[in-house]
Amino acid sequence: MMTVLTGGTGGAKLIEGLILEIDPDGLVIVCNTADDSVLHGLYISPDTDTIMYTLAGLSDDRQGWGIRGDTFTVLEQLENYGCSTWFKLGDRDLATHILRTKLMRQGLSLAQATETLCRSLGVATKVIPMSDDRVETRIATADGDISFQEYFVKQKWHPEVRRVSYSGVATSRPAPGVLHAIREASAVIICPSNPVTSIGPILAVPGVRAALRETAAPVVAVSPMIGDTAISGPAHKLMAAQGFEASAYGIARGYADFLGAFVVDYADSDLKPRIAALGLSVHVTSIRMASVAEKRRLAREVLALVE
Ligand code: FO1
Repeated sequence: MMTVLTGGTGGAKLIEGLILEIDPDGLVIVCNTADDSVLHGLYISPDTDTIMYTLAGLSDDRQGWGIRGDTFTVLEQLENYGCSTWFKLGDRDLATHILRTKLMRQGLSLAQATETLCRSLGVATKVIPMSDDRVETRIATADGDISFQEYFVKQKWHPEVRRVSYSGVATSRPAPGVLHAIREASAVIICPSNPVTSIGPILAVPGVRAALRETAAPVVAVSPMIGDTAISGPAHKLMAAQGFEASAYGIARGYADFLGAFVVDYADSDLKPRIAALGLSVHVTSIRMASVAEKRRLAREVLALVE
């Protein structure tokens, strides 16, 4: 069993490569859920859905989220009703949120609802939300605290960030199977996801970081940064707000207590001595994943590191 810790878009690319290289049954994927929100009365779990759609072959790869070829008729009508529609929920995507919300109202946990959705979509890989408890990334700006989706989608990561926090995380518990998947894994792979808002919340769930430190499995991470900028999204801005150096080195430093190897881009090869000085082995390659061939090639290199 290999265990993967991931957020949405960047992680989905590596996971797409991994399932083309190894048996999808042998993977356990632990997803960030601190981006989750309730909109139009529906429970939305963006990272879990991005991963689930990727595994089901439904994902909109160009966009990085949602279902390929989806339509937006329901959203148009919600707009006619005067509802706020900055979060683009497609018609088929809405079916996922309707069913998840229904299952959770019937008493299923988020993990159980995710399992039901995955089974219905024919997904063989085990996808586990990091926690069944509500954890919410909050972004402190000059105009007050906003949710991650308000910052990321509504305000297009323009506001200056003062601090990022994970509301509810201190009392959260890892979802059933999360700690076991880390402790008993043959390898743990940390995806090239935002270290502050995707991997950060998973690490902050009590017990997860300790399990990563204690596992006998090799732990490998792929950098989501090239130079001082994230390949996609605002990771560099959020890292700076949290007092981290916005670079692959800054990420390596943040993970150094549990990491064995770190994969960085050729453009960051000059950081190799600094990262190695943290006690990590450093693998330099191309970390861009613009095509399926690149996703597979990077996945193969990561698998070679853990094997
Ligand atoms: N990201 C956007 O940039 N704009 C959207 O309108 C949007 C809608 C959306 C709907 C469902 C879903 O599962 C994800 C969606 N995302 C959207 C992506 C998502 O908000 C972020 O990529 C993740 O939260 C960051 O990991």
